[in-house]
Amino acid sequence: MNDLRKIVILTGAGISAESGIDTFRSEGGLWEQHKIEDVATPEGFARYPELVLGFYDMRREALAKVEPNAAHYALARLEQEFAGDVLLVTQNVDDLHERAGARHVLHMHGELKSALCGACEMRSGWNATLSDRPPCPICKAPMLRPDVVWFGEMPYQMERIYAAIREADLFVSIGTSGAVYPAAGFVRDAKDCGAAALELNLEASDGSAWFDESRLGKASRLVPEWVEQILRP
Ligand code: BJW
Repeated sequence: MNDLRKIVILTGAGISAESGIDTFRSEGGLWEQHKIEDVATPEGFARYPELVLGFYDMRREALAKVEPNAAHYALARLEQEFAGDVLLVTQNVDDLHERAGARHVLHMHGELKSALCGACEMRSGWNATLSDRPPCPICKAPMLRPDVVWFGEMPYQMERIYAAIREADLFVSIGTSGAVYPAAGFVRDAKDCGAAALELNLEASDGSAWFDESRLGKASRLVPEWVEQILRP
């Protein structure tokens, strides 16, 4: 593509798999060990708060022990070296894109290292546990929850994401199963607005037929290869 100026990239759990973070729907993944409706819904949190807070404490602790992989670094390089615009939209709650050096990342499903207060609704950066019910740094109420988006809740930054998709020349989806909306619908939105669409995934995703091209394999190989192709055509 010669007149490529605006790229929107959607990432999912697959990009962090090779860093050692479990995906959700794979064999042995997070949802084999925990029921989705127990730990990823507001109803589950209301019913089993200790289970949910403990689940996210465990994942926050595990995050401190892993590192970005070649795919995260390649996207950070693309953001720095590409002459046009690159917007990185991630469904992941880890901070591996930022730790690899990416600066423009929208976390549409929230972040593990942020806490949301159920009383004052303010966010606070968070590195400690939540299961011991610490007070909110702002209003002091002991009502903090993980600042993540559960099923039935509105994902973050949707206006900015849709605005970027409307303008995009190229939409790239990396390491996501295409099982969860609205992210799963971005490829159709992008195609409707005239963008080309490329999928980089270990296996074909649910929405694979919508992409102009699907490259199958591990993100740590496919993503650096694709970035090289964009930067040195
Ligand atoms: C590799 C790899 C390697 C492995 N290299 N690849 C329309 C139709 C039907 C239902 C709905 C609909 N719209 C909304 C809904 C309801 C619902 C929904 O989608 N339900 C589905 C079950 C059908 N959606 C919602 O409720 C959302 N809210 C909402 O829609 O609000 C209203 C709204 C309307 C209109 C516009 C805007 C809003 C909220 C969804 C919240 C999702 N939350 C979670 C938990 C976040 C916190 C946490 O991390 O715990 O987000 S669920 C979980 O799934 C998490 C993920 O971000 C998300 C997606 O998972 P992902 O990343 O795709 O992971 P996997 O495991 O599924 O796939 C990994 C992939 O990687 C696989 O393909 C592997 O092959 C691949 N892979 N290794 C490359 N090395």
